[in-house]
Amino acid sequence: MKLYNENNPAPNPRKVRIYLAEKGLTVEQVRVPIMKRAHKDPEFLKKNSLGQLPVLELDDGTFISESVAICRYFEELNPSPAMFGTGAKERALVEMWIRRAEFRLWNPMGQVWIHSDPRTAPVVPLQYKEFGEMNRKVVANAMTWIDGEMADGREFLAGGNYSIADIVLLCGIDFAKFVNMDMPEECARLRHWHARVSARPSAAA
Ligand SMILES: N[C@@H](CCC(=O)N[C@@H](CS)C(=O)NCC(=O)O)C(=O)O
Repeated sequence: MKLYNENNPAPNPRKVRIYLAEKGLTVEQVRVPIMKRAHKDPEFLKKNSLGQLPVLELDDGTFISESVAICRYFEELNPSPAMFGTGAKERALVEMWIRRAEFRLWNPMGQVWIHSDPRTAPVVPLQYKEFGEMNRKVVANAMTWIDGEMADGREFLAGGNYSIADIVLLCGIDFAKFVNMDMPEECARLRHWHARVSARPSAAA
C-alpha cells in the first residue's frame, strides 16, 4: 500500500496524515511534488485522472482518491479509536460537519486560491479576480457561522469527541490563513477550538 502525498501547505494530503497520526497508523508515502507539476504527469493521471493528491494505492492495484474517502477506508479496517463517530447519531453528526466544512468553508476558500491568489496565476488560464476576492467574505461568514454553532460549548466540531470533521476544518482554517484569510478576531470559540486541536501532536503532520 502507498500513499501519494505532498508536503504542507497542501491541505488535502495533510488531512490524511493527521488522521493516520491520530490512529497510530503508518503507510509508505511517495511524495508527488506539485510545484514540479508531477501530479499532472501522464503516469500519475493513471492513478487519479483529476491529477490531484492525495491518492492511496492498495496492494491489489486499486487507487482511492479523495482525502476523506481514504480515511474512511482506513477507518473500516481500524475502527478504534473511532474517528467517524460511533452510533447512528454521532456518525450522522460527523458526516454533517464534514460536508458543512467542505461546502461552506473549503469551496469558497478554493475559489479565492484559484481566482485571486498570485501564486496560482501561472497555472490558472483565466483568473476571475473579482469573483475570487468576493469569496473572502464568504469564507469569513462561514467562520463566523461555525463560531456561532460552537456557542453550545461543544469541545469538538461534531460534539464531545475529536473526529475527522475536526481534521477537515483544521486543515481548511490553516490553509485559509495561508491564503491570507485568518479567523475573524471576534470568533473566540472558533479560535479556542483551533488552539485545542492544533495542540494535538497529530496537527504537526
Ligand atoms: N477533494 C479532493 C481535493 C484534492 C485536491 O484538490 N488536492 C490538491 C492538493 S491539496 C491538488 O492536488 N491540487 C492540484 C489540482 O487540483 O490540480 C480531496 O479531498 O482529496
